[in-house]
Amino acid sequence: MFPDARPDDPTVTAMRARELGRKSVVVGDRVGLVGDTSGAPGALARIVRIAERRSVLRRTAEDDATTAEGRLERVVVANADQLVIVSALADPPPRTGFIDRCLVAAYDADIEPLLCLTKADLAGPEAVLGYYTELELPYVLIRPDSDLAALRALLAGRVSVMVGHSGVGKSTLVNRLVPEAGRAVGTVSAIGRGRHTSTSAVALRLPPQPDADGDPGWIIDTPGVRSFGLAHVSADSLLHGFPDLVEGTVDCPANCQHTAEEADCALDAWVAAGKADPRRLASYRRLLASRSGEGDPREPERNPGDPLAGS
Ligand SMILES: Nc1nc2c(ncn2[C@@H]2O[C@H](COP(=O)(O)OP(=O)(O)O)[C@@H](O)[C@H]2O)c(=O)[nH]1
Ligand SMILES: [Mg+2]
Repeated sequence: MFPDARPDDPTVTAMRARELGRKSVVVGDRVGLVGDTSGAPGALARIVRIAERRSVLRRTAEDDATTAEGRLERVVVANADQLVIVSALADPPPRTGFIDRCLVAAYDADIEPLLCLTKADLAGPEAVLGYYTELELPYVLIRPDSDLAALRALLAGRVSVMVGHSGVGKSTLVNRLVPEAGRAVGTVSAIGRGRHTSTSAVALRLPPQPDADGDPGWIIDTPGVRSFGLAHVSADSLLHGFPDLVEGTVDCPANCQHTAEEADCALDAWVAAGKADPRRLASYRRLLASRSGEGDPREPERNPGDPLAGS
C-alpha cells in the first residue's frame, strides 16, 4: 500500500503466519508475504515478516484509564508520513488542547502535521490560527463547496493519517477525496462512543488526478481513535510539540520539569516577556499534568479560551 505500489497492483488478502508470534500487524506496515499473492478471488497469502517501522502512532484507550489494560498504548498506524489533524471551526467547536496533543504525537513519531480546518462556512479560522501564529504549521480550510486541490497537493506522494473528534467532518472529507470509499457520514451516535467501538484504521488509495502526475498518496482513516497516548513521551519530548516554548527553557535549572510548581522554571518569565502566548504555556502544562494522571480527565483536550470552554 505504498507510493511504489501501482494503481493496477492487485489487492492481496493475507493472514498472519504463526511464526510472527505475538507481533501485531497494523495498517501501514510493510510486510513480507508467502503463498498465493495473485489477488485472485479466494486466494490467501500469509504474512511472514513485518519490516522495521519508520514511524509509529500509538493510541491510548482513554475510556478505561483505571485498569492496566485500559492504559495500554497500542500502535494504530505504522510508517505514516503526515498526520492530518481535522478540527471543525464550529459544531463541534475547535479544541486547541486536542490539536496540541496531536502535534506532540506527530513530532514524537517524526510525522509531519497538517491542520485541516473544516466547516469554514460556519466560522472563521482567525482564533485557531492566532493561537498557532508562532508555529509554522501548515493548514487547509475546508468548506462544503471548497476546491480540494490544495489538500490533494499536500497529500500527494505520502501516507497521511487522519485524526479528529467525531462530527468534525472526516467521513465527509474522505468521501470527497475518495468517492468510492463510501464512508458512513452522520451525527454522533451511541455506537460511536462506546468502549467497544471498532478502532481499526482503514487505508484508502487516493484517486489519480487528471492534472497531476505521480502518486496521489494514501489516506488512513482512524474512526475509533479518539486520541494519542503520550505516557511514553518525556517532558522534554513533549516540549517539541511546543516549538514556541523550547527556547524559553534554556535558562531553566537542570532537571526542571517545567510544571507550574517549579519555582525556577524559566518559561514563566519567557511568557511574561511576551516571547510566547501564555495560553500555549498553559496548554503545555495541562498536557504534562494529564500524563501524570493529574488534571481533569473529563476535559483533557479543552483549553481555557477555546470556544465554549468551561461551559
Ligand atoms: N456546515 C458544514 N457541515 C459539514 C462540513 N463537513 C461535514 N459537515 C457535516 O458534519 C456532520 C458530521 O460529519 P461526518 O463526516 O460524519 O464527521 P466525522 O464524524 O468526523 O466523520 C455531518 O452532518 C456533515 O454533513 C462542512 O464543511 N460544513
Ligand atoms: Mg466518520
